[in-house]
Order: sequence, then structure tokens, then C-alpha cells
Amino acid sequence: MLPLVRTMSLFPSLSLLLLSVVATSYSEIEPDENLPKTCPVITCASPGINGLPGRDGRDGPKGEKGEPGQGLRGIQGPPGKLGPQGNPGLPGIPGSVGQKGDAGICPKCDDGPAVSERAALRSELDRVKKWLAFALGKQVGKKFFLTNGRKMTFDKVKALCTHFQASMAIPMNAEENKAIAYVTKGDAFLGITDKENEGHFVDLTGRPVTYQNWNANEPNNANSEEHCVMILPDGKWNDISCSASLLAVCEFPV
Ligand code: MFB
Ligand code: CA
Repeated sequence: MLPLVRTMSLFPSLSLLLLSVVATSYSEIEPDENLPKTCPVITCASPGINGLPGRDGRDGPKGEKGEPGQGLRGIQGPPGKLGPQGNPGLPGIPGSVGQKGDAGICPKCDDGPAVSERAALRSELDRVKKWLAFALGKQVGKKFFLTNGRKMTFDKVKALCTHFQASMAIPMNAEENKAIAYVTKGDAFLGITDKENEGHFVDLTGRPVTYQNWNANEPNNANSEEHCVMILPDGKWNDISCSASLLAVCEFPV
């Protein structure tokens, strides 16, 4: 059975007839008070043209974050301003040895001993050193230990060695200790004390002494007044009063 609208579009005269029938039928009907007041309008025609666009709707919910854009990178900006000066660098490696210079001119050198005379003086000095080593002293490495054979207090030994541009003897190891005992045959002051801090023995510069060679039961600080150190004939050490009178022995740089 074809739908009504379709039938009517196929037979326009029929559609007029039908319309007139519908209109007549409605005009003869008395409105029933009880019936709802509606007015069905049946319009049968070809579809109308589209209406105007509706008003914009409300904004929808915020969308997901998009992928980074593929736009072109910006052009490189200008160089930044100069930074603060850096710290001085480490010293460079030493340069190579330069060429030998020309012979120097020394206007006063002519007054001094000639080159040959200087050589003679050096060998004489070496000979004197050997005499001292034979008689009173002993060399170990760069130290020459010498005694003047006299006894005196600690402070006087210290002053005597300083006067001769030397230092009181301070053995740094067993070999030096043995040389000092050999030169003095014992009973000599060493340049070591615990005056500043009882029981803490230091050299004349205040540095703790690493090499020590104490006799049995020493140091004992007898009578609480033994703050200097002496070397015994066998090379052992004993703490002793600084006012004792003992041999002077100094160490000279070779
Ligand atoms: C002590 C010694 C002290 C004195 C005393 C005569 O040793 O520790 O320094 O030399 O002898 C027993
Ligand atoms: Ca002692």
C-alpha cells in the first residue's frame, strides 16, 4: 500500500479531491467541548528549502592537548654578552732549555781569584772537610756531624751551632743516630725537647720527631724536670735536665 503523501504526489487531482473531502469533513463536525483544542494541520507538499542555520551552541569541553607543532625553528639569536673573566689557568709546562749564552762580562771578576785559583781553593776546602771527618766528624748523606769536644748546657750548644751556621744534631734515622754516637761517644745533647708539652718530643722547629731511640724505662722525666734529650754511648736516648753539662754536637749541611 503506497504511503499517503507518495500517492498524492503521484496523482495531483486526486490530491485536490482528497483535500476538499478533508476540509468538508472538518467543517461539518461540531467542536466537542471535551475534546482537546488541537489543530492538526496536514500539509502535503514537496520538502521545503533548508531553514537558516541555528544559533551557535555553547562551547564544548576543552579538547585533549595537541601534538607539538611542526613549525619552523626560529632563527639563531645573536651571541650572549661576554661572561666574567675566568680564573687564571695552571702554570704551563716548563719550556725547553735555552741555548748557551755568551760568556759573561764581569768587570770586577778580574779582581777575584782566577778560574785556576778558584779550582785550587775548592780542592783545598774538600781536603779540610776530609781532615775534620777523620778527626772529629762523620758525614751521612747531606749532613756532616761535628763536635768541638766541649761540654755545656743545652742553650749554649744551641747558640754555638747557630753561630757556626749549623744546627744541633737531630738524628732522622738509625744511620744518622749511629754517626752521632760514633762522633760523640755518647753523653751529648740532641736538638730535641718536650719543654712545650710534657711527653711530646719535638725538634727545634716544633715538628714532632718521628725517629726515636729511647733507652729502657725512658723517657721518665725524673724529678719532673727532664725536658731535654741526650744520646748515650750505645746510641740510646735518655731524657735529662736541660741545665746538665753535656757534649756539643752540631750538624752542618754538606
Ligand atoms: C736515670 C735517668 C735520669 C738520670 C738518672 C741519673 O735512669 O732516667 O734521666 O739520668 O738516671 C736510671
Ligand atoms: Ca731520664
